Amino acid sequence: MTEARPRLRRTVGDSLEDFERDLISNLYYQRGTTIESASGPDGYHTLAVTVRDRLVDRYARTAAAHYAANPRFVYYLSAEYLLGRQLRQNLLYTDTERWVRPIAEDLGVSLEALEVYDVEPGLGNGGLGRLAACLLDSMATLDIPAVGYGIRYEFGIFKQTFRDGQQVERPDDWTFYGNPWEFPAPDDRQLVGFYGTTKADPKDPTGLKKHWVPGETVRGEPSHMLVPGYGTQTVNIIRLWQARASRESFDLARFGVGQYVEAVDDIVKAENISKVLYPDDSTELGRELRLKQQYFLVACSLRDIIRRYRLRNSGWEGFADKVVIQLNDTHPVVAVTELMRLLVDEHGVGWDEAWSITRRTFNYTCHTLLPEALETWPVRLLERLLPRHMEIIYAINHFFLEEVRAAYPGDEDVVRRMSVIQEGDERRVRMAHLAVVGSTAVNGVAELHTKLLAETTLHDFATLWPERFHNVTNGVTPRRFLRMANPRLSTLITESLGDEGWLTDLERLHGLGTAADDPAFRAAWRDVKRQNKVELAAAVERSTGVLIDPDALADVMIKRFHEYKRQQLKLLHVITMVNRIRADPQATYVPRTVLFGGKAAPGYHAMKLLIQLVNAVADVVNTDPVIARHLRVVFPPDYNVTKAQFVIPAADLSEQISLAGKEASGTGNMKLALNGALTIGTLDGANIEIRDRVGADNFFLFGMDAPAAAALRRSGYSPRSFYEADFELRLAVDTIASGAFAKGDRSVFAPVVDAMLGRDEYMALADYRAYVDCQDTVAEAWTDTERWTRMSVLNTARCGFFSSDRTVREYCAQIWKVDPVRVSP
Ligand code: B1H
Repeated sequence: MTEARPRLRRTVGDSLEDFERDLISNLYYQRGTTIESASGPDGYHTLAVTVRDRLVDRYARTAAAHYAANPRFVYYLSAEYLLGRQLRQNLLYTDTERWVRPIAEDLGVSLEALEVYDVEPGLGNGGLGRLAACLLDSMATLDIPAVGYGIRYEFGIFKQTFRDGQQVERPDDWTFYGNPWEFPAPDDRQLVGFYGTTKADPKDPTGLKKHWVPGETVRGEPSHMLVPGYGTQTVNIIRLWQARASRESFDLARFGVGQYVEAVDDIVKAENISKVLYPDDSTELGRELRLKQQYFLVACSLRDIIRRYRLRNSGWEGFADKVVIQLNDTHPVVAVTELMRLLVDEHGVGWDEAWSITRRTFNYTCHTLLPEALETWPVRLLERLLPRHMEIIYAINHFFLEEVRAAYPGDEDVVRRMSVIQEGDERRVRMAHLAVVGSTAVNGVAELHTKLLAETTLHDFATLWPERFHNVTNGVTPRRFLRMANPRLSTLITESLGDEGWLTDLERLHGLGTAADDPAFRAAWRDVKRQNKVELAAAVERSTGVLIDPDALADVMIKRFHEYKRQQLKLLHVITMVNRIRADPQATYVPRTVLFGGKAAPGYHAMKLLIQLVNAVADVVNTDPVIARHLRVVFPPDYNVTKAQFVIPAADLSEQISLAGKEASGTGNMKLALNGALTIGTLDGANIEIRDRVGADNFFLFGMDAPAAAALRRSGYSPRSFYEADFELRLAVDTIASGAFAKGDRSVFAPVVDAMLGRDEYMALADYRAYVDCQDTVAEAWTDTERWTRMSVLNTARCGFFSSDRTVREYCAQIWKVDPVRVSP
């Protein structure tokens, strides 16, 4: 296939000398400056592009190999990506860190000092966005031909700061210094329509083909970020779309009569589409601009996918053999209707054939069970914003309900339940239903989640189409979350196992199982953890001013603030510890540092108040000389991927305490266990699978399981009865109510108390006793250092399953049916 291969010229060399020469040349010609006068950002950018250049070569060869092989491609559609910092990753993946260190040293700068300018692209909220990044990392590592599609938000997830303990959000201007990691691809821009009207096609007897005349058009401009595989030549890309006004948007007539601001109205409106990421995690908020974002992503990406398909293929019969699209939750689900529209209206494919192609192309991953997270959009909004798509939804639903009626003759109740349209005062489109109807495979993200999906949320669909339902348990990339985040532990693991093969075959960690019984190995293991904690302590002191003891048990709860995750339960435990110390200051206590990290959605008032309470409790604890001797509470602001990489390696105890049946999977639980933290957790999400693997003896289990929680709710849950029956619980709640954390003002945190005693939606009070008792078991276990270390080693040794490489292999085998394409050096 040499004739299909673009003319490639390797321009970067493979030696230290080449690297050094390129650095100096890039500084001079790219930044227009010299070593003597270079600033920090100059240094960072120069290093970044020099490392990047080493990936471009691989990317060009990957593109050529893909072109030659014309393989089936995975297209991952996601509204969110949390990629984390890029520099360290790309140094590791190009194996150039060993050169950079001495060069930097020579120049009197440190890599750490330059890294300050490595701003992570915060294009996501939490686990869902980070999962997208981990899966893409693993796809590249496994040589899977794949492209990720997303939105290039100008402002990512807000930066969290605290003022008087309250969360204050600041804009995340992540491209302020420029982003050296992306390549604009202006030639592949796309036009996207909104609003307008539809016209029947007079030549179409079925009435299913129409013509849409949009009332507004916007340009989508792509750029891409490189996604290198580890230990392979493959470099895939994530293509990110940014909205730009189409050229006609500048209103010259208005400008000519002096209405300078009004003249750019349409430009502003168009560019608002990709302006900012919606900071809502696991809650639905139906805003028109959000739907516009979703359609913008989908319309640009599908046209790009078709363009790519047509580079090597013609006709539509083969489309679904070459293209598999994974929908990351319901956010990109309008894609089902957009592909139908493109095929039927624009390419003249008959409805039935178009539907068969569409259904074979899409698959859908569901990430939640929370009813409030299940996206629905008002029919009226869709009719206005995407009139043609609404018609297509009606048609899809019509044919689908015929199928339902044929399967359940006379059962109009099942028809109502399954319909894509939810009837009521305001008719709405159920995006999850549309996703299931339009997909070949539907998957949940952990075993329990998949089971509950099939039993509850999507029960009718799982009954009608059992073959569509799959489980693919989430995973995390061991490169970023073990090798990069925890270099010390990685070195120890490599020494013990003999080589670095575990980095791409994580089940090899099992080999550490025997080392767990070796006292010298355990001492080395403890030493690594301690050094990580010393480093974390320094970082925490810098960001919070609070000193923490590296020898204290590091108890961490890092995740978005949400009632179902139950930070309030953790807080009740902290307050209980405070009350115990106050009651008996002379007793011995296991010293603990409780570290919180996480953001609350700006409109989620209950959780913002809880953040304020965490900070208020931290203040009281850390400034009380008696309490602070045994306990510290810290809450470094602005938890993100970068901070996760600092905190996770230093953690001893991982808090995974959601109400059973609510956390779809969790992925922080996996990262922490992999780094040797022991989990205290409920039987929820992937906790169950972690416990199955590490062993019940190496996991602190407490609380109701999902059936017990459901039963308690059915029987009429009364938080007050738990409050009244448990002295320590009552005291903890009363301590909050007393105003002890608000300088005596009882009103400040009254809503927290009311929520607990009123509805306690996620039954924290019901699990309180089991949780606190389990924490006593944890403290007891901590005092047996050797046993604790052994448990810690076994957690790491047995968590190999949670590599996202395994997750991707499962997607490939069960859902994608794609084969790797090797890229030669
Ligand atoms: C998860 C979301 C989510 N589930 C709506 N759902 C969003 C929903 O902006 N929105 O509107 C954003 C995010 N995120 C998480 O996905 C689950 O809660 C975790 O349990 C899971 O581990 C993660 C990855 O599957």
